[in-house]
Amino acid sequence: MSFIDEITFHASAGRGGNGVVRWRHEKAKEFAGAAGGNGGRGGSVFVRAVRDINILSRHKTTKNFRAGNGEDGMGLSKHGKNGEDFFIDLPIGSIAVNRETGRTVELLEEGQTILILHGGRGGLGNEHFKASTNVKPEQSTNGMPGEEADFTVELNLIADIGLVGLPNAGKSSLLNAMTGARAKVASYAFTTLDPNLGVLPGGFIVADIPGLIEGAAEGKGLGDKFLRHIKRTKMIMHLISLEESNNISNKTVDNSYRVIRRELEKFGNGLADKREIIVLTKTDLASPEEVAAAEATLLKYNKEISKVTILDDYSVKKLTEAVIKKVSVTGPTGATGPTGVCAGV
Ligand SMILES: Nc1nc2c(ncn2[C@@H]2O[C@H](COP(=O)(O)OP(=O)(O)OP(=O)(O)O)[C@@H](O)[C@H]2O)c(=O)[nH]1
Ligand SMILES: [Mg+2]
Repeated sequence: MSFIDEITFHASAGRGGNGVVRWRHEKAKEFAGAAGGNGGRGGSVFVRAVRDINILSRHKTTKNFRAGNGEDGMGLSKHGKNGEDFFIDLPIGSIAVNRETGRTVELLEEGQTILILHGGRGGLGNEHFKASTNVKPEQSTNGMPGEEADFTVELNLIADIGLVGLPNAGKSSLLNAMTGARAKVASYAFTTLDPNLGVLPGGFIVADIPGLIEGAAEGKGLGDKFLRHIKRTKMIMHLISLEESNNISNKTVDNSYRVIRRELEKFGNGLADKREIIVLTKTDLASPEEVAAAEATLLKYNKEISKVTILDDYSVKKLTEAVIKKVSVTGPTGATGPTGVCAGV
């Protein structure tokens, strides 16, 4: 399925039901009093945020979303039933624009629900017009039409987890292993030129960005502009490869770690303060002693340290579960979205 990040559609709120003219019938008295009920309110249309980035593809073929009409009033002073509201599910990060009014709404958190079209008011039955000066009211009013409009929805994806590390650290490989994405992987530096995305069970989005090197903030390598795609993530996975020849800018694990941390700090935007898991990658290329030594070196940073190799499904599964657990307990994603994330899913 191709990834869709923009759709247009028409939506209409429901029409209000009509009020009616009815009379109470009593023994020996035909028109004992006004008893016409009011019409029900037309259903309104809402947008609702869900954790599913593919849902726009499913809406693609629907051109018209419609809430229910209110029912007409009835005799015996009964009001008509309200029309059913309609909820359009959109991915978190969607921006919906009403093309008639220009009103723009943005969905930032799972479950957030915003009214976009008001249902029409129900009409009034003759009972409503009863007064001492009007004991036999003949009047009733019709329900009002609901609002309707064309909408455009654009998706500004909000990734939950960002992968950072030196070039060749194994970021794209791990994204693929954890999420089934198909990001390009190769044994040279700067394989990834645009961000790739993957989705974990539960709908959490992982963003893999190009590798960083020392001086990225000053434009070295591919620079650090890609970091903006992960500035709203809840957490960062910081990948450090244990493949010795992989250390492009520094020889030691400690330096690899600090190079990236410095770039995160220089970029600002709170990236350096985010929750971080250190992930030692390619553990199959190091001896158990080397893995243990690398871990011991990094303990001083007081971060959770995981070890993984994409050649061992169990290590990937364990890491995936730990990440989902961690990201599930983190608070909602922040207020303004990254722009222009390219989707590799
Ligand atoms: N042996 C082994 N090789 C791995 C592992 N993970 C990744 N690789 C290899 O490491 C190389 C780099 O992997 P990528 O996933 O492209 O690395 P990256 O961090 O995305 O690289 P850039 O996009 O250039 O920053 C590829 O040749 C992968 O096959 C692993 O766990 N074990
Ligand atoms: Mg890559």
